[in-house]
Amino acid sequence: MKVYDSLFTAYQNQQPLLAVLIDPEKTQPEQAVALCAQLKETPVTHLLVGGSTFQGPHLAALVLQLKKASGLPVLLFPGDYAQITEAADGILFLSLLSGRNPEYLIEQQVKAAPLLHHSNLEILPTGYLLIESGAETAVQRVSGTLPLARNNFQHAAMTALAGQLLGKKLIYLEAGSGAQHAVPLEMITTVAQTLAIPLIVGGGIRSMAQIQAAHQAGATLVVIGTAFEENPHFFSAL
Ligand code: 1GP
Repeated sequence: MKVYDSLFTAYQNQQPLLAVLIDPEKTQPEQAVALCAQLKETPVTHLLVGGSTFQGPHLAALVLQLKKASGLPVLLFPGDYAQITEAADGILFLSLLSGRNPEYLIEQQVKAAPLLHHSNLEILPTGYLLIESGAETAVQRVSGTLPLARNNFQHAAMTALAGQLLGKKLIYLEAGSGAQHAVPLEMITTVAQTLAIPLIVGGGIRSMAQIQAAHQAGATLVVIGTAFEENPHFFSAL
């Protein structure tokens, strides 16, 4: 089954999915086996690979090792068009809809197009919304865009809906890696109730209670990065 079909089926069945974000800047291919060993018999269903600033040469090797060691679908979550490798199962083809910087709305995508043109990667068009989370995050700094206000749920919902109407198949509500405050639950609920496509939520989520709350609010896929980076036993302890 294609990755998107399984995400959409989970969305329809209200089945909670959980992804780990692996930052290639901080992770070498040789570490993949040990990392994935920590994910066995945990609720983790997907791996995302990407970072705001990574430019190194080992992306393909890392993705291959992660796929082999985990047996999970691996999706690219690129901070930059150069972070593309055929080794992955698919790519979250992001457009930063919360921002007003054409570089991240369309220019990066034009640069990526030749790499994706004859690719076997499954392309998952994703509207990416950065939500204010207490302090400046790497996404905000690198993209040179302002996040959406965290108390204006309707504006977030209409931005997400505009993405859906443009043909995005997923919406990602992002507080930013290591965010002080995760996306507000009421915002997740408002956005989820507006959309007819699966919702991804990540940034600043550090406990099982927060994961469950995000799922209950309407997230299909919850993404954990920093909590697992800081504690490799995070998932096995759940
Ligand atoms: C970042 O949403 C992801 O893009 C994960 O964030 O590192 O805060 O878990 P954290």
